[in-house]
Amino acid sequence: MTELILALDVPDRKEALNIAESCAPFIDAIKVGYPLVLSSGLSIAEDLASPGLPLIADFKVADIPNTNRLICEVVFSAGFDAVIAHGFVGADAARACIEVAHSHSGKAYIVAEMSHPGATEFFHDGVAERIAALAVRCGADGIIAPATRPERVARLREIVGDKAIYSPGIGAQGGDLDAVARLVDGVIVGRSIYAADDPAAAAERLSRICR
Ligand code: NUP
Repeated sequence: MTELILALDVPDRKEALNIAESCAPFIDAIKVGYPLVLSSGLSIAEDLASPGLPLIADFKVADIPNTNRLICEVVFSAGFDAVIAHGFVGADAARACIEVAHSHSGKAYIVAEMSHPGATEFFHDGVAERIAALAVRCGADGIIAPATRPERVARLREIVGDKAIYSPGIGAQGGDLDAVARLVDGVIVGRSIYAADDPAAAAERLSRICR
């Protein structure tokens, strides 16, 4: 089974809560990022608690270790279950996020390679492989890898072994769910669900492929 994670990038609290509620039976987790948190505040984590799904904070934390630690303490105290952090900042900074996550019995995922076309400018020539290795070395719970490049996901799987791989880029960014579903532990899907005429029906359709 591949988890289906809803990327709830809806910058309106009421609309976001309605979509989350209607999609809840078909998804395994909800990922919240800057669009929703900056528009609705961190208390959105409490508002989203009722479907009982894990809540992932996609803040791509990328600062010095002390600031990363402070950010992650706020994230987990707000009620999130997991955080997404960048790995290019180095092992000490990534480790700060991972340590805070684990101290709250939460999880931390490290971005190994991003999904958009411009990502190849910097995440190439072995950089993504090195970040994936760093994630393993630092005890991260998994990595983020691009559904838009299944061959890269397969390569990064060789490095992370049975650590989780969560993969964004399906649909709106051109990635094909069938091509990555069996390579990863979960897919992260935003617009193909929340911008659909019927988000719940879209989530149900995707969840059938994941199962
Ligand atoms: O490399 C990444 N690509 C990506 O799209 C890392 C991410 N965290 N994301 C996020 O996944 C992105 O910010 C958005 O929240 C979601 C994909 O949304 P969509 O393209 O399916 O709408």
